[in-house]
Amino acid sequence: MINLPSNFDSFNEARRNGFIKAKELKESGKKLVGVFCTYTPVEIPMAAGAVVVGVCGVSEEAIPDAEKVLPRNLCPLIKSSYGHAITDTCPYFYFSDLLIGETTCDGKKKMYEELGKVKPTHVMHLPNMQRGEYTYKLWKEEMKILKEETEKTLGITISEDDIRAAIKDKNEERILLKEYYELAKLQPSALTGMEIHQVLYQSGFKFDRDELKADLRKLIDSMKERYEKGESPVDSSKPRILITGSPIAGISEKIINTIEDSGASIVAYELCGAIRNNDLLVNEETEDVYDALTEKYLNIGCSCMMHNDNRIEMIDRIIDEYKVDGVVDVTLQACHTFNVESFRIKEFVTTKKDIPYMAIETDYSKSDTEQLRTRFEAFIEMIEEDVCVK
Ligand code: BJ8
Repeated sequence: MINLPSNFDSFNEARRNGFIKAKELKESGKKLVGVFCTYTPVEIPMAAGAVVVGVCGVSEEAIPDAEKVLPRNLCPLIKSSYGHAITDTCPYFYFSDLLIGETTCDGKKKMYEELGKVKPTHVMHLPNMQRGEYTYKLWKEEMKILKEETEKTLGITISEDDIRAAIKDKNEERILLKEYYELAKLQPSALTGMEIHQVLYQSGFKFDRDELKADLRKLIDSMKERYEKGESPVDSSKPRILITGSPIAGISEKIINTIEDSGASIVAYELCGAIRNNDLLVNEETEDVYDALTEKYLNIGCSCMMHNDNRIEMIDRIIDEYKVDGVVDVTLQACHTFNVESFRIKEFVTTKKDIPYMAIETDYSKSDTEQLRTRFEAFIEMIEEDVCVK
């Protein structure tokens, strides 16, 4: 029996406790800003002194209500987010003073139009490509517009020094999260896939910034200590898996537990909320804070971008650095961009990296858990045979 560090549970419970905390924060006069996407330059609302919280829906409960307005054949993340918003079942949404969205996928764009009817919603015009001077200029301009919109909605003035301080604060968090999840580079990994996921996801619901960073420091040290004592929770013979694709917070148990119960070790997530948004820091040396933010937030490798080379480069690096034996590409149902891009990912993984790849498409229901288990078991067996042949 492997002992978990004493403060691990505080991450486990952060989202649940956050409901009460969000209410307390509001009562103390704090502003709350809800965000949906990794492209959001969170440093701007942070610079306004606001608490920034992710409001993407992760449960299927509110989907039937959402389907009264939105089509059934739509990504579950979009339906869940909207459903919770209109049924007042997400306190984070309920307490938000401002919502920030971006023009990423079509479903989200159109859902924001509906959300705007119930909450102040600012949608940033995100370019669909990452190359070129015009693209850069457009996105930089959007940073400035967001700053003005945040000031106007929250009734707060944001200085460049405030943004600089927020950049430093957010970078410190990213550095700690990286140090934590990179413990999975060890062989065997120092963390289970669920331990990586829970800390990354729940960190977003720890609203006291200093407490979050102190807790992360403590957790990293405890995990290192556990490993040094020879108490790795992972067997070194287990195939090492990279998860890539659509966000998995709404299907984490179905994916992570089922893969790990089938005999593999998840060592990395090329996903939003994980390596995709924490890997690259905002450059604190750049003179113009808007340039610094534009540089960082234009280079996120999401499938919404045309010519998404950044994702390929990141997968390439992760496979090498984490010694990945197989890749699982997850697409949420009706997520066309990740679905289409899976062809390119498969080609890259199987031909350039020469390791096994599997793609799955799923939604927030649990009905396909056993079907997925059978497929994961077969995939892991295939990796084991592949490793033996090599
Ligand atoms: S940067 S991954 S958080 S857009 S909502 S695209 S699953 S159909 S969430 Fe995303 Fe930003 Fe990209 Fe990350 Fe598909 Fe669903 Fe759209 Fe989705």
